[in-house]
Amino acid sequence: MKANQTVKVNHKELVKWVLDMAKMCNPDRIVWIDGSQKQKKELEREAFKTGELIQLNQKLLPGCIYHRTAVNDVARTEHLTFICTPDKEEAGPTNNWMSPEEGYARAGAIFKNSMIGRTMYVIPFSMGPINSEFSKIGVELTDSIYVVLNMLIMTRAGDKVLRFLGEKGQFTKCLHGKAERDINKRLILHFPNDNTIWSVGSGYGGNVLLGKKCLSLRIASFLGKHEGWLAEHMLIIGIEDKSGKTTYIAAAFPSACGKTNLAMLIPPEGLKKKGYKVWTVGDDIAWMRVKQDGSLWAINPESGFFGVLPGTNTKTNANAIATMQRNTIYTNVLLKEDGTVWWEGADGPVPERGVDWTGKPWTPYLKDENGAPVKGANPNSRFTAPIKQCPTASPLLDSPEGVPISALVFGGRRARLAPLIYESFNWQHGVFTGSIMASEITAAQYGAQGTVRRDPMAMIPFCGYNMGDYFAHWLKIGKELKNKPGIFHVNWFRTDADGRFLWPGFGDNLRVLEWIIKRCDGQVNAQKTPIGYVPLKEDIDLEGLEIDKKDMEELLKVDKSEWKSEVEDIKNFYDKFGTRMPAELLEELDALKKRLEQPDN
Ligand code: SAT
Ligand code: MN
Repeated sequence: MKANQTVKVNHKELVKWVLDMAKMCNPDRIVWIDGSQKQKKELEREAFKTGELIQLNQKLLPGCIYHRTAVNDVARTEHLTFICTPDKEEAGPTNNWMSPEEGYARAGAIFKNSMIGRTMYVIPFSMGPINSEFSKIGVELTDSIYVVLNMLIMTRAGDKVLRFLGEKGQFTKCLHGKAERDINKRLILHFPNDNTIWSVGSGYGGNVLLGKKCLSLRIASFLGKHEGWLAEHMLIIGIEDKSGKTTYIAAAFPSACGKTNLAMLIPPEGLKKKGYKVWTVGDDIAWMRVKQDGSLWAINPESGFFGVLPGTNTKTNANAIATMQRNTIYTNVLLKEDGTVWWEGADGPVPERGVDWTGKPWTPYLKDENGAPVKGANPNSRFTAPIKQCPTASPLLDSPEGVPISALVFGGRRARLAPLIYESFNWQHGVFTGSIMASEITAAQYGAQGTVRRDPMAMIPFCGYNMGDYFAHWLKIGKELKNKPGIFHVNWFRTDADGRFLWPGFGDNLRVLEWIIKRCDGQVNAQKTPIGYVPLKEDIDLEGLEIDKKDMEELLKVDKSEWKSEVEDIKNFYDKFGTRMPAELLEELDALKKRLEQPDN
C-alpha cells in the first residue's frame, strides 16, 4: 500500500486507525487530502477520466462539475441509519438501534476488501472555524472522489486541520465506502460512545458527507448533551435594520422545506424601503451554546450549501442562483448539450433535449408508464457550493465567537392546523412547541411523500440519542439562559380547501420575521390564543403584497377542534417515550388541552 503525506502526522491514534481501516478495506493506495487547489484539480481530472464526474462548460460555469448517483441512491435512507449504543434505551424510540458489536460486524463484512483497486482518501476536516470553542474535528476516510470534493466545499479541510489536531487532539472517526452501492448492503451507523461513524454502500450526500448530518447532528447532539450545548437542524439568518442593528434568528425546518431559501431571502418590494439587509450565516445546521453573558450564541459548522435544486430560480432564490455560478458540484440534474445544467423550475426555457439524471436521453415530451412527464432532474437533486460565494454571506462566517441568537423558530409543512406564525408563552412552552412539530414528508427522505409525521425540532432523523432526554436537555439549557431567545412557530405551507397556498412564501417571509423581531424588541402586542400569541392583523406589514383579507384571517386562525384532535395525536407520540418524557412537557400538553376546552370570550 502506497501513501502520500505532505505533513508529517504525529497523531499516533489517527495513524493507527487509518491503517486499521485500510487493513479491513484493502485499498490500493492511501491519499491524504491536503486542502490544496493543486490536489483538488488532480482529483477532478482523475474523476473526469473514469466518468465519476463530468466537467461542465467552463466558460459558462467555471469550476463547476457534474455527478450522478445510482438510481436507488438519491436520498438519505433513514431505515438503514442506526444509532449503535450498548443499551437500546439510549437510542430511544425514534431511532433505529443496533448493538455496537452487531454494527461493526455487519458493516465490517461489507467494508471487507471493498476498496481493492481503489484509493482510500483521508480527509481531516473541521466543523466550525478551526480554533473556535464551538468547533469539532473529524477525519473521513472514503473511496469516493465525489465525497472528497464535496467535503472540501462543505467543511474546512486539509493540512491546517492536521496541524491543529497535533499529537493528541480529539476527532470523530468517519469511515465511508461506496462498496457495491447496493441498497441491500447499505448501512449508516453511528457509535456515539466511540465518537465513530461508519457509512457503507451509498454515494448520496446526506449518507456520505459524514461531517454533515452524521457528525454535525447525530454525533454532535450526543456530544452537546454531555458537554452542555445544542446541535440543531437550523438555518441562521441575520437581519440588519436601517440603524445597522442585526438580529440573528435560528430556524428549524425538516429537510426540503425551504431552509436554504429562507436563509438567503431577498426583501420583498414594499419592505425594501425600510432598508433591511439579510445576512446568511447557515442554511442547515446550528451549533449553539450559552455564553458567559447569559445569551445563546451560534455558529454554522459548515462552510458550504448542499441545497435542493428543483424549484430554485432567480425569482424564488436569486442569491442561491448567484452562489452556484462557479466552483459548484451539481448532482442528479439534467445535463444540457452545451455542458450546462437544468432542473424542473429552473430559469429560462425548458431545454428541447438533454441527458437526464439517470443518464438517459431526455426531451420534455417524454412520458412515463402512467402518462406523467419524465423529470429531467431528480426531485432531490442538489448543488454543493461555498457559502462565501453567496451575495448575502455573513461577514461573521469565520468568527470563532459565533452570533448572538434573539429568536428561535420552528416550522413545518402543514396544509392545515398551524397558523402562519405564533409565539410561545415562555421557554418551557417553546420547547413544547418544538416538540410537537410535525411536517409532511418531502423528497429528501424515502417514504410516502405528503403524509404527516411528527418531527420534533426537525430532529427526528438526526437526534443521536433518546429524544425524551433531548427534550430534557432543551429545558435545562433554558435554565442556564439569562437572556432567553423568544421561541416561535411558522407555517408557510397552509392551503385552502382547494390546495392553494395561502401565503406567498419566499421573500415575503421577511414580513413574518419582521414581526418576530418586533416581538423580541417588545414593540408590538399580540393576541393570546390557546396555542400561543398570534399577531394582531395590523402588525404584519403587508405593503406591496396583494393578499385577500379572508386569506390573511385564515392564515392566522387557530381552529380549536382541529387542535383538539392534534392533542390526541401528540399524546400518542409522547407516550412512546415513557418515563423519559419530561414532566414539564406533559404538563404543557395538559395545559393546552385545558385552554382548548375553555369557551371563547
Ligand atoms: O441529508 S442531506 O444532507 O442530504 C439533505 C437534507 O436532508 O437536509
Ligand atoms: Mn437538512
